Amino acid sequence: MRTTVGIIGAGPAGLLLARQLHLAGIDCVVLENRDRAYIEARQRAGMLEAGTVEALRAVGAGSRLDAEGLEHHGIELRFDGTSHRVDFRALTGRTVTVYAQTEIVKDLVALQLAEGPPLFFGAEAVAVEGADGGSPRVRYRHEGREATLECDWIVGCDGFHGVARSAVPAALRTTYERDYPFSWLGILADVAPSSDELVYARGATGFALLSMRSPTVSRLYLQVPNGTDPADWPDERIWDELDARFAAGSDPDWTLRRGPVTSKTLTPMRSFVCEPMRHGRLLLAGDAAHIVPPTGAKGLNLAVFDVRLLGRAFEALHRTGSTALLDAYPRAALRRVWQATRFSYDMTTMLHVPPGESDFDRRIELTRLERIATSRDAAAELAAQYTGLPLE
Ligand code: RFL
Ligand code: PHB
Repeated sequence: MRTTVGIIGAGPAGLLLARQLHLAGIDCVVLENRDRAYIEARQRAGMLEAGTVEALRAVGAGSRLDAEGLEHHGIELRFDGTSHRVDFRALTGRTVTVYAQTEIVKDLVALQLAEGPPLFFGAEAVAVEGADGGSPRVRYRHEGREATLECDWIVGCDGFHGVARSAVPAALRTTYERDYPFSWLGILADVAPSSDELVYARGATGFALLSMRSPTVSRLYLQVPNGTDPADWPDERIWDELDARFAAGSDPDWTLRRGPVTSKTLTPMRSFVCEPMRHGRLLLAGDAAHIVPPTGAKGLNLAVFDVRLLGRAFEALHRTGSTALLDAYPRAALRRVWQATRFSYDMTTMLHVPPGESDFDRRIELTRLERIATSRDAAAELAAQYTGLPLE
C-alpha cells in the first residue's frame, strides 16, 4: 500500500489530522491497533480550549459538540476551608467547553468511515523505517499478516506507548521526564454534577476534582497513592473521601450528590517531553511526543494544537511545494508544549498533597493558591493558560 501521509494511531491527534488532510485533498491512511469499540469507549479528557473547539468545527466535527458541549466561564478553587472562583470570561474574554474525548473520537471516526480516508482498525504498526531517507515506510500487522505502508511522510500519533518515537535514533533524542508520587482514581457516576463549574480542591488529605460529562453524569477524581488497587476503594469509601476533600467551601449549603458509580480507573501522573518532534520524514504529534499530568486539562488540547500546525504545514506543502512550515513545526509545537508542561506542573504541585509533605511546603502551596484567589494578575495568568494561549 502507498500513500502521501501515513498516520499511526486513531486517537484525537491522528483522526483530526486525517480529516484536515482529507479536506485539503491530501491522501493519507490511518493505522490503529485497537478496534473501533475500544477507542470510542476509552475514558479520558473532558475539557476543551476554545481553539480545540474551533479546530473541530473547522473540519465539520462541530455539530454534536455545539449541541451537547457545556460552555464553562470559569472554575472554582477550594482550599483551606474557602472557595474562590476564577472567572475566565472576565479575565481573558475566553471560555472553555466540556465535551468528552470519547465523543470527539466517535464524531471523527464516523466522518472518516463515511467520507474517507482509509482507517484500518486492528492494524498494529511494528516499526517505522527509512525516516531519514526519501522513502519512509511503516511496517504493520493486520489480520494476521505483515504488510508495509509506503509513504512520503509519516506522522506518529500513536500515544505514549506507541512505536513512532523510538524511530528517532536514541543518540538524537532527548527526553525530559518527571513522575509524581500520586495517581488519580477517576470515577463516572450517574448523578447530576454537584456544581455548574469544575471544582479543583486541595483537601487536607489530598486533591479532588469535580468534573462532568453531561447534566446527568458526573466525572470525579481523587488523589491516591501510586500503585493503588481500585478494588480497595469501594464506592462508599470514594464518596466519603470526596466529601471530606470538597468540604468547607464557603457555601454551607453545598453538598456532594452521590449516585451509582459506573466506572473506576487509575491514572498515574507524569510529565514527559521528547525532543525533537521530527526526524527526517517522521513527525511526532500528541501524546507520542509529550505527556502532562491532567490537572491542567492540557493533554488533548496540546495534541490538537500539534495537528493544527501539521495540517497547515502539509497544506502549504501541497499548494506551494514549500516545506517551510514543516521545518518550523518542531520548534513551534515545543514552545507551546513547554508552556503547558510548566502550567500542568504548577497546577499539580499546588493542588496535590505529596506523601510526607512538610509544613513549610504546605504553606508555600497554600500561599500560591491564596495569591491566585486574591490577585487579579495571578488569576489572569492561570485563566490565560487554562483557556489556551494564542495559536502563535
Ligand atoms: P491517544 O489518545 O493515546 O491515541 C493514540 C492512538 O494510537 C494507537 N496506537 C497504535 N496504533 C497503531 N500501531 C501502534 N503501534 C499503536 N500504538 C498506539 C492507540 O490505540 C490510540 O488509539 O493519543 P493522542 O491522539 O495524542 O491524544 C492525546 C489525548 O488522548 C490525551 O492527551 C488526553 O486524554 C489527556 N487528558 C486530558 N487532556 C485534556 O486536554 N483535557 C483533559 O481534561 C484531560 N483529562 C486526560 C484527562 C488523560 C487522562 N488519562 C487517562 C491519561 C484525564 C485523564 C484521566
Ligand atoms: C475531565 O473532565 O476528565 C477533566 C477535566 C479537567 C481536568 C482533568 C480531567 O483538569
